[in-house]
Formats: sequence, structure tokens, C-alpha cells
Amino acid sequence: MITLYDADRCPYCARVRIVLAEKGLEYETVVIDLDDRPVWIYEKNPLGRVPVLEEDAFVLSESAVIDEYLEERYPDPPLWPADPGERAQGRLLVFRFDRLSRPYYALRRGDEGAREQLDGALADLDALLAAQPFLSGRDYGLADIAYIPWLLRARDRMDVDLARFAALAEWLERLAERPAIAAELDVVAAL
Ligand SMILES: N[C@@H](CCC(=O)N[C@@H](CS)C(=O)NCC(=O)O)C(=O)O
Repeated sequence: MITLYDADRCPYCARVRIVLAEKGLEYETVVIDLDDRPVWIYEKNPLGRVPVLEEDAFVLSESAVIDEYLEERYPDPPLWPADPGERAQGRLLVFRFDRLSRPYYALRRGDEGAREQLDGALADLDALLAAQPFLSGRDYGLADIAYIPWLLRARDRMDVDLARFAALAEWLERLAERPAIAAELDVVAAL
């Protein structure tokens, strides 16, 4: 049995929720109150952070690592492209995610100076998506899932105008048709 220690507002948890949904896996959710975290969460993750995934006695933290684990453990449907080069490009984007997350969290803390940096990161994603349909290339997968939770929250919760980035906005619309992403849109709408 899979258990996800989860918080609706957490975009890192959203990465895992989306992968679980894409793979059609059943799981139990334990909601963690991020403003009043139980001390026992540190036994599952010494950093005290969510998401944490538990499968029987196996406990794992770090959203990108959890997603890789789920991809290997439950390969169907695949969420990395078959092409090794495209897989590597996708992993590079996940590895360099802080280019988006650093200005995103700075802006959320009220640092208006971060807006320009965030726009720069969004422009790079937009350029990539103008050249190919998904972040790692021809196929939807873990790179898209690694980014979309922040883009939905930036657009719907932080009034970042994504319409300025046509290819990125179109990619968001396309992804929103997937039930796994539509479910996350509902989570964001209820925050
Ligand atoms: N690198 C971690 C980040 C997880 C993370 O920062 N989660 C936040 C909630 S969105 C958290 O638990 N924050 C509590 C804390 O940092 O103490 C991952 O990818 O899973």
C-alpha cells in the first residue's frame, strides 16, 4: 500500500500527486498541516518536509526522487521519453528547477525585484515550448510534471500573467485537458 504525506498547498507534493494519478495508482493520503507539523514527520524525513511517500516499509522523500522511483517501480504508462537524449534533457530541466523556483519564492515573499528574474525563467520555458510540444521534447512526462504545479500557482494565485508567453500558455491549456492536471487545478482553485 502506498501512503503519501501530503499538503494541498505544496507544489512539491503536487508533483507526486500528478504522477500517482497519471499511473492510476491507488494511495492513502495523510494530510500534514505545514503550519503545525507533527514531530513524527521528522522520523520519515529528517528535514521535516513533505512530500514523503511510504510503500510498505519503504520511506522516501524529495519529490523529484519520488517521481523517479514511481516511474521505475510502475513503468506503465511511461513518463520519461524512450529517447535517451530527450530523457537527459528532461532531467536537466528538473535538475535546474531552481532557476524558476528561486525567483518564484522570492516574489512570494514580496521581493518585487524577483519579477524580472521570474519573467526570464518563464521566457526560457516559453522558447523551449515554441520549439517542441513538451519540456523534454516530443512526449509529455516528468519534466512537465516537475514544473506545472508552480506555473498553475503563479498564474492562479500570484497574478503572474502567463498569457505574455504564448507557447507556455498554450502548453498549460493542453496539459489541463489531462485528468491528472485537471485534478490539480481543482486543488489550486480550492486553496
Ligand atoms: N526539495 C523538496 C522540497 C519540499 C518542500 O520544501 N516542501 C515544503 C512544503 S511545499 C515543506 O515541507 N516545507 C516545510 C519546511 O521547509 O520546513 C522536494 O522536492 O520534495
